[in-house]
Amino acid sequence: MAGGGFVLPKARPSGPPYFSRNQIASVLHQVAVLLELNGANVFRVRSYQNASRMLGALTEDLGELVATGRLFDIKGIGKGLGSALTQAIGEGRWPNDWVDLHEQTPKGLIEMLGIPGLGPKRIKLMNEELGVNSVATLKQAALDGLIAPMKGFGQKSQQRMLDGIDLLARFRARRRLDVGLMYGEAFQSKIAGLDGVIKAQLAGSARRRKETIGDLDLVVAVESEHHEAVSKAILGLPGIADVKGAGDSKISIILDTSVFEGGFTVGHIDPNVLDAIGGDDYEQLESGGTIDAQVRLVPPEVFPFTLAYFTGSKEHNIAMRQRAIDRGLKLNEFGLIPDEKAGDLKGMAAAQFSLPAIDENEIYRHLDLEWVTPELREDTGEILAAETSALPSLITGKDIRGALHNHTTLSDGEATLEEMADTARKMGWNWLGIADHSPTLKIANGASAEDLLQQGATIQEYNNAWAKEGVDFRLFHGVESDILEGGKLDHPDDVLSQLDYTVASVHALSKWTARDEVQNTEELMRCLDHPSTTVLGHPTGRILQGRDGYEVDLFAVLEHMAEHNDEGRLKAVELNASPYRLDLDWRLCKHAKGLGVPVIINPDAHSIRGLADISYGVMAARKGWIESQNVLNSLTGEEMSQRLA
Ligand code: DGT
Ligand code: CA
Ligand code: CA
Ligand code: ZN
Repeated sequence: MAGGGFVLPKARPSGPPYFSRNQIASVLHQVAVLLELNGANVFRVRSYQNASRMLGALTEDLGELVATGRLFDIKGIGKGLGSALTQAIGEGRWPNDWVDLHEQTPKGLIEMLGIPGLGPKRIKLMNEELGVNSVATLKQAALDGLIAPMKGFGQKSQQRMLDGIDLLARFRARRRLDVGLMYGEAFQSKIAGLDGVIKAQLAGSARRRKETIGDLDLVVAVESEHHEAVSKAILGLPGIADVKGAGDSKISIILDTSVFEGGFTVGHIDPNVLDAIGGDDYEQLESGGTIDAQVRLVPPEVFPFTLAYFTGSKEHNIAMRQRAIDRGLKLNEFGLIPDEKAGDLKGMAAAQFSLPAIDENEIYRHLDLEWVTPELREDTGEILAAETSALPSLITGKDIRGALHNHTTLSDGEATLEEMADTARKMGWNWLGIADHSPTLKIANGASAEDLLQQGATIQEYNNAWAKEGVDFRLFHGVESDILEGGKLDHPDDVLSQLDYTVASVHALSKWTARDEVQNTEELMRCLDHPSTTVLGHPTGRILQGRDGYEVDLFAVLEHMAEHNDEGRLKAVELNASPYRLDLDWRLCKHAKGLGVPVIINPDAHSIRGLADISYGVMAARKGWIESQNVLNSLTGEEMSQRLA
């Protein structure tokens, strides 16, 4: 896992149980990995792995299993492991040998585990044979060509290691937006519930809805006389795996999954979306690992300034500060202070002379600006727009009436056509597009032409029935076609022409990463020239925190698409809403908008729950300056039907 990585969580004060099921499962996994790094017996390693998996999937209450001693009855939990867990859960103390493993395993070896595709076994081997003991020494060994000759490694795996090191350096310690928001909102609501807290709010990149989050920044309004008590109370909250630094006004910590204990509501997903997918037990989704958080306590009159400062971005702050300077003012996290009053005073001492602001809105107003929504605070033109009443009226979840790229059990989806349609209706959508995978994509159970057309007939029946009943809901029938050699689509033209639309996307990524930008760009353009291609799906193929996309000149591709649209042929670019992708990147959305290329925000849902990902797509679209009229999602069923005709 990324983030703080290999730490043993602290026991929560309110135990027993002193640790949650998730914590126990991830510690067991960690111990297995550390054992393997230390060359432990393979059966021992496996017993920890199995126990981790078993307890992770357990539905019964772990605390109760320990209290009643039934833990020992579980197959695979031997006497040793059972006693260790009983001690941890019942007394809040980790076994000494686990603590030793965590403390004594060289940090460099643990660091190497972060390299994608590199596991403990190979690390151990390279450590023994080459003395490699850190990412840096591994890199040198690979550059010197020492890895390739080792038995079972070879040239290819040497290169993969170098690529992996490169990825690690760039991705280190960041987490995806959805994960960051889950942790951030859970912790925010815990802090907000403490005595003496007037307000607690998430700031930083999470508030700006960046696609990945480095660390969480929280700003808390507390009267000065309560700072010490609130600071103490925060440190006593569940979810804190480690404290890096703590004072009365600034706390630096590492959060882990126990922050989700006691449940929480997911504020960042539209409530109707959440209801439709059946509730908010989201913490089950991706709750491994840790994330760093910084909490600042300030008196309420300073809160808006601190919130604005720690929301950033740094670039936005710098531009704002310059604007203040131009007006004889000093802007910082404590206030907006007239030069002549501040003198040599600094920090909170100078803040008493600040112009007043009851909210962020007033700070912007002091600087002759409209309030800028956090997503736009990247210094990419928002300040000029705020000065000239030219800020975009950004899309919201309420503008969404449907989406085109979704899967069913016909290919690799978990939900049936009926279940998907039903959920979309409950979400308040007017239409839903179904685009299952095409035959070439065997791992995704790509559907044959025959099955595809059969699905179309079923969809037609439903549409007829709804029309007859006067239900304002319809399905559109498409396919997600792989883009094959030469930019070809994966079905014959006479099949494609029977569909409402085609989402063309790249899946065989290795072929595309092996080619250069010019070739890839040409192939995409050729595919877009096919009369059936309606949507360019996840345009770069990137997986956030996982892999880069293939090289492609998306500016050129978008311009090519603009020409088609100008001539009346609909070519829309997907903003894949999966938080793993968020592809088209928000930085390019503004460009698509400027060119008049329609954007379609697609959840690429493979389940009912997957439809909720639309929320992340809306966040990314907002960050990319997208308004409701720039997307196809805001069209009514009738309008959509005409656009696809
Ligand atoms: P992250 O954590 O890497 O995802 O990104 P941020 O934007 O959350 O950055 P972070 O946590 O380092 O700092 C939070 C905000 O604090 C940042 O967006 C702007 C503000 N800030 C931090 N350092 C500076 C600085 O040196 N100058 C200015 N003007 N602002 C800063
Ligand atoms: Ca941050
Ligand atoms: Ca920070
Ligand atoms: Zn898909």
